[in-house]
Amino acid sequence: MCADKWINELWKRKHHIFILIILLFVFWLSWHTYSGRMWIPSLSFYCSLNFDHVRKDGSYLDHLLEIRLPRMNYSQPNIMNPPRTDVLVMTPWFAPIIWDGTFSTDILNQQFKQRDVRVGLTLFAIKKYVVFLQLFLETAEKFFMVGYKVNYYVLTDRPEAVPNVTLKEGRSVVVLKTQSNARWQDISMRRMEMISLFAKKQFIGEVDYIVCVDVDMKFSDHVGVEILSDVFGTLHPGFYKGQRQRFTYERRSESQAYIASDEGDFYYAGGFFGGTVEEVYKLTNHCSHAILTDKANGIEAIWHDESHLNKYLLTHKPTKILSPEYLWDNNMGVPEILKKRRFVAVPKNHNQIRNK
Ligand code: 4GW
Ligand code: MN
Repeated sequence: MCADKWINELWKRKHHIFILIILLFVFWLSWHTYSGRMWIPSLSFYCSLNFDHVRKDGSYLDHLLEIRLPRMNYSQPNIMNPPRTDVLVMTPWFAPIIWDGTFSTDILNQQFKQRDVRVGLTLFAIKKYVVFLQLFLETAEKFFMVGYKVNYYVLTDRPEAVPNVTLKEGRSVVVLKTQSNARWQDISMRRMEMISLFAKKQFIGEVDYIVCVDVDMKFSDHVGVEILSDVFGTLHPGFYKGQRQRFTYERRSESQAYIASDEGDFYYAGGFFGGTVEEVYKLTNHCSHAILTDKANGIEAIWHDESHLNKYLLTHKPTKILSPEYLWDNNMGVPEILKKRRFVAVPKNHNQIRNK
């Protein structure tokens, strides 16, 4: 009898009890993230949902991946005898500039193999540009990230024209159907938007790094994990020696890509940039919005997506910079400082290949 009464009493107050349980739960979550200095319930609750409490507790430190190099044989780095003195190998914000002779592929491979990194390469082949795919993919199999998992993301309006190239194990071609644009400037610029969309939708779950390149290119020497970093850009082969005033940045202040004549570090090429999927998402999302803003304001940056990339990398400094070894054009000859030509423009017959 007595127990029945109690249950009846509780049942009447079920709403109060429910609210009390919720409050206790919130308090419990907050307690776990209490910083010890400040009590910010809303923030704590938010952090709990982000699993920050797991990090704060510190036990995860015992489960971190250890990268341990084996005993190795390589020549000692020598402070008094730097490998390159003819070119700049470090920016003022301490981003290395990657030239032949400055890195050991063996050491880097030991580190990146243990992390089992996966690399995505984005390639746009719209309209007639599908003709470049065969040579691109064949040479990439020889020189690009050999020994790593690679996804070639081919964005094209002509999936049936993507050639069947034999790939090494762990590497695949992923065809992503996209629309083409009437104006070639839009084809080039829309790459930013498409990369950001697929980064969110697909790349984030499949690869660790994204490398974004032109398709009218071929590999002719090693391009490996030395290029990988949070955000990287490549020195344009036409401007690496130049003065900032002479760079073909967007100079009209109405454009989002505007850079003043007394600003700028380098002129980066639109045909080779990349980074972690997160950073590439930030970069391409930012640039595609800047392109849309320009469009709304009736202005188009002088070198399209390349102008916006240059503005982004001025205000968000890259963590690595690739020398023009990584994007060369044989029309520029072969200067003394260029020990290797790793990724080279394929000459194109502009009348035949380009859309009027
Ligand atoms: C003029 O008629 C065109 S068409 C200029 C670029 C075009 C184009 C570019 C195209 O029709 N289809 C296409 O897929 N693209 C992509 O944009 C392709 O990935 C190409 O590598 C990239 C940049 O264009 P591009 O290589 O011709 O630019 P440049 O000569 O500066 O390297
Ligand atoms: Mn190109």
